[in-house]
Amino acid sequence: AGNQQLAAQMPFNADKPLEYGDAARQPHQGSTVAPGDPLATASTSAELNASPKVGSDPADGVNRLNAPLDRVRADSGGQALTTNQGVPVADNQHSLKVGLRGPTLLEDFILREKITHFDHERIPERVVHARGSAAHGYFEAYDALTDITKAAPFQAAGKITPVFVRFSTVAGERGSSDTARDVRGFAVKFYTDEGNWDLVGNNIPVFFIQDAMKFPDLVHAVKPEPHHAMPQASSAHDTYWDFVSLMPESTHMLMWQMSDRAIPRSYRTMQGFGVHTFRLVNEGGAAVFCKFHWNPVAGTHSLVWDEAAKIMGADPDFHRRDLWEAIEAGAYPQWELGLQIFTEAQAEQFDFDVLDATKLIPEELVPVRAVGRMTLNRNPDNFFAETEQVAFCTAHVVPGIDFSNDPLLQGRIHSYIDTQISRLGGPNFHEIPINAPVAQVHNNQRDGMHRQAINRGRVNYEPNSLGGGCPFQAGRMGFTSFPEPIQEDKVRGKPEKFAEHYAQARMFFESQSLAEQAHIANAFRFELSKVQTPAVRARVIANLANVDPMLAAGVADGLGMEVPEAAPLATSLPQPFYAVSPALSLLARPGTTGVATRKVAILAGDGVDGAGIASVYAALRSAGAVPRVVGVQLGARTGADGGRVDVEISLEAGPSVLYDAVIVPDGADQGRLAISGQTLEFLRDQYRHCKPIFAWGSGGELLKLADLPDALPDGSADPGVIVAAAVNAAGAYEAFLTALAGHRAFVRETDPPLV
Ligand code: HDD
Repeated sequence: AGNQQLAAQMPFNADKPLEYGDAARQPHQGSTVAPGDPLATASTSAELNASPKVGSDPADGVNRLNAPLDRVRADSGGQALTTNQGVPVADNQHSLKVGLRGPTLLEDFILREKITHFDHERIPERVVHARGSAAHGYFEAYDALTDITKAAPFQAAGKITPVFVRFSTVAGERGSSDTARDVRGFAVKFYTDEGNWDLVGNNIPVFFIQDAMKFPDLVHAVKPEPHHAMPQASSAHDTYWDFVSLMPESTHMLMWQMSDRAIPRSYRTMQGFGVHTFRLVNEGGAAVFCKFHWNPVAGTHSLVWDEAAKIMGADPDFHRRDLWEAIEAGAYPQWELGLQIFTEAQAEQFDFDVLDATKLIPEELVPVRAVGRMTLNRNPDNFFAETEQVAFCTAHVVPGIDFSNDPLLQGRIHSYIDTQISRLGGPNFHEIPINAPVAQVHNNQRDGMHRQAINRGRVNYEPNSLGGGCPFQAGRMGFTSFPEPIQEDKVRGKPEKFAEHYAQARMFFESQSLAEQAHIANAFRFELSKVQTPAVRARVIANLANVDPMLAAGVADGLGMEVPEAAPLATSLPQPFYAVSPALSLLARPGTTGVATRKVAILAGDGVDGAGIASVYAALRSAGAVPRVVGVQLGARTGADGGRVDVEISLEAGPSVLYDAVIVPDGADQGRLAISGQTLEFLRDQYRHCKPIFAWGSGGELLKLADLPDALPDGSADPGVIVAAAVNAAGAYEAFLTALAGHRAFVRETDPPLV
């Protein structure tokens, strides 16, 4: 009853799970969630429609972030226009002039306020990770981890902690394209009972460099070149490859960056990693080391490069839109949080140094323990106020979480706070609502630009007697740094194990499937083809020769070059050997068996099998997929039986790369559909990108018109192409669903592509 009552009060989301496409087309109404909606239950069930849960009863412990945010959410429905001073504005069309044709008066405070505010609407974009998208949600712990950490989110099974998560690309500017080949940021702000904890990670578990000292150099090299500001959002240029070729420590990261990891299909289908070794500390002060992993419940999946490049034109907001629409539709993205926990003594046994961010810990060496689940269930109401102004800082840790001495992490601890001061305009950025902790803030810091808090009383120092000694030190209850004993000389340098750069790069490459290895080689070839300086290309390949001679030879061949001599090794320590680690292959990771949220195009025009389309459309909808009828012209077409078939999107507005699969019904080989080059191009791209294709009846003829091979190069049947006599031919639709769940038929892939 409570939920029904709640549903009645809810202005949106009522049946979102069934309405993926339609709901996504409705205007977003999150801002109309009334503050203080009563929440009937304190259920921790993540499956409830969570919009009411987020922003509901502050007392129930489910999500206490939204009560404070609701205070500042503004909704102008039914309101008169005012100035920023709240003065009602009579005329928002005309400035105040001397006569209708005369000069405008300085006195026009309404015009001046409006223009002045507008003139200052922009803030500096992030120096890296400028382009991003974010969402609200919550983290739910599976178990109490009190034996290993006193960190608030892990203190009880079922405990819920609100989160705000921002995904991003690294190199591109704020308006750049989502599907550029790049690392993706994966930044999570936990609003814990004991203050904010930011886990500022990436979708790749290693990094380019080992020491924060090199970060500005790395970023200068990868960003657009300084003289002409090209290229945008791309690593395929001379300065980047010049830098990394001279920094062999980046080799392992390059393998990941050239892999399909750097072109995810969706934020929802990528892993996240805290990258560094962190410390977890329990109530008794005992510490263990820890690496953080986020594993997507939807499974991992990526684009192929040709597709990613075309999506940049077809929909530069591809990932942003995908995240937004999934949440609006109630298909809430989820990730499991996993911990790799190990002791300092274990770490000393490893062939690599756990303080070196260019190395990972194979899951076979230290297993990943799943400790909770994160669900993103609410889109922001305002992009600027929330997504743009959110400030993640690696320095934001809470009792129970501590740093390691990783020199990259140590530098980050400084950088993130510092950058907010120029990006958000002063030291009070923590008071911006999206950044304010749910936990209370009490200290003697005062004043500064845009101070919001009205601190009462005359005491702003400590120790004091006039304020009763408050706010007082929390002592044992407060954050205490792990008392690691250190006695060393001050030096600039790095440990010997840091100088081994290739063994894990080799492990990564050898752990990939053949298709993934080919993608890596092709990505190197593509990127280096864009590099103009031959010596830079040669240096990159000389580093690759230390990873895998075949890889180096393949890339060199693709560039029409001889394979150069392998680069000299930087250490005489024996090269560690790593067994193949299946966890490193996207294709080897467990996927989902379902097809939820997969986008399926159904080609249609006059004369198609309308009844067949209606049946697959309904079947796909009930499987949670997102079918779309695509044709030459929008609007009503006449099916073969004289019934109406609605084309929802045109081929020019909805090209192939926006869909995960295509269906070609009987009759699709007729009329304008069959003569349009866009139809044929659509099918050829679906084929080239290894996507499932389901044709029935004369739809099979259209595949022939598009010159699609009817078998694999070795003569065997293509598991991703299902051609049936009729829509309901035995096993045909089921075979298509299996192919769709499996994403792509990489067995079809050749280099160069046949189609
Ligand atoms: Fe960083 C932003 C992730 C190394 C300095 N970084 C930023 C964001 C992510 C990462 C996800 C965007 C946060 C958001 O959405 O607002 N950065 C990483 C990871 C690293 C890393 C996983 C290595 C393991 N970063 C790194 C170093 C430094 C920085 C070594 C500097 C010494 N990063 C920054 C920054 C940014 C940033 C300049 C830009 C905007 C911001 O912080 O808020 O401070």
